[in-house]
Amino acid sequence: MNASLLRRGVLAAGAALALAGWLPAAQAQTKVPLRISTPAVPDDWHAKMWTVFKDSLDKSAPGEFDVQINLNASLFKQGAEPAAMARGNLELASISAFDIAKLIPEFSIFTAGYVIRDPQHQQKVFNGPIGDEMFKLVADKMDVTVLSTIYLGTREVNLRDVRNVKTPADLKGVKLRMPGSKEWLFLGEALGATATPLAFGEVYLALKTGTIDGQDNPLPTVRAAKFYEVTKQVVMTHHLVDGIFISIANKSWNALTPAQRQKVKAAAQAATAYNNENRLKEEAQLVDFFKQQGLQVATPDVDAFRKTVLQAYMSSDYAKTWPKGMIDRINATK
Ligand code: KDO
Repeated sequence: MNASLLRRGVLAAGAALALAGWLPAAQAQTKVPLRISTPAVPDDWHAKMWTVFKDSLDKSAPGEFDVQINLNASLFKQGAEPAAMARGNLELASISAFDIAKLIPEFSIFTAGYVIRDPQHQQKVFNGPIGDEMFKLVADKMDVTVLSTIYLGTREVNLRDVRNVKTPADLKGVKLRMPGSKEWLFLGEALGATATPLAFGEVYLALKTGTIDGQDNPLPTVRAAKFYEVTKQVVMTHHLVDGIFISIANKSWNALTPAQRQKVKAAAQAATAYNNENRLKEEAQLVDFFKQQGLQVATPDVDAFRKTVLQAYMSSDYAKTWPKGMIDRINATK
């Protein structure tokens, strides 16, 4: 008997036993595939958190899910995840506000620098009524359900060569790599730099060879992706308290039983807690680490950056799409 006939025979026997009530249904059924795609590098907390997600589900729902973790954008390229989810080729991803803003312009309010004050503010905003409203838009218009909000870290400017950067004017002419969408490029330009689009996976080499002068990312990412090896300075602009959202395609979400949904949600929350705690802790220690690595860590005039960046957004077409009163509600969230 060849392998496929043998497999069919075993499956048929399993189904017959399940029908007869001799096998638990879960064992006879095929597992629910949960394919995950992320550009995160393996040593980053928001890559490792997916193992926490998988372990949590393996424990709460043994044998029910087949969690497949694909790091380094090996399954889908950065930013392509929402389209893959819509096509039914991907179940889970951690999508950014920038990914969402491409399809839901109102969401661009969360791509604007200096709107979210700090990590606590971020969690309050997204875990409260504002999050509920905005995630409903995401569910309706993108057909994905947001399960939780990941603190990606606070973005800083990271340069190949040391510059005296106090205000946005001092970044004039600096080729600053940003991820490749117009919302990201707008942020880079608002910071005063010449924004250059590039995928995350290409940043290390571009810094090494000098095709870009710098990049922006939270400190834990600068460490995990080893950008500190090929740069000489971090300018602590604190320009974006960045978040990504663990999201599941509605087609997959709706196909789950209520008990399975609750377990998937709990697994996403466990992964989020793991990432957020570790990332915050590490972020607080990294200035010392980078100094030990020989980098210069500079403190610019953050108020000057805040004023210029906010002005750029408030006078842009983006601000026209923001829900009425939303900026005041975000500011008033304590
Ligand atoms: C980046 O490309 O700079 C970025 O930080 C953007 C985020 O939205 C997110 O995609 C992140 O990369 C990746 O998860 C890699 O850390």
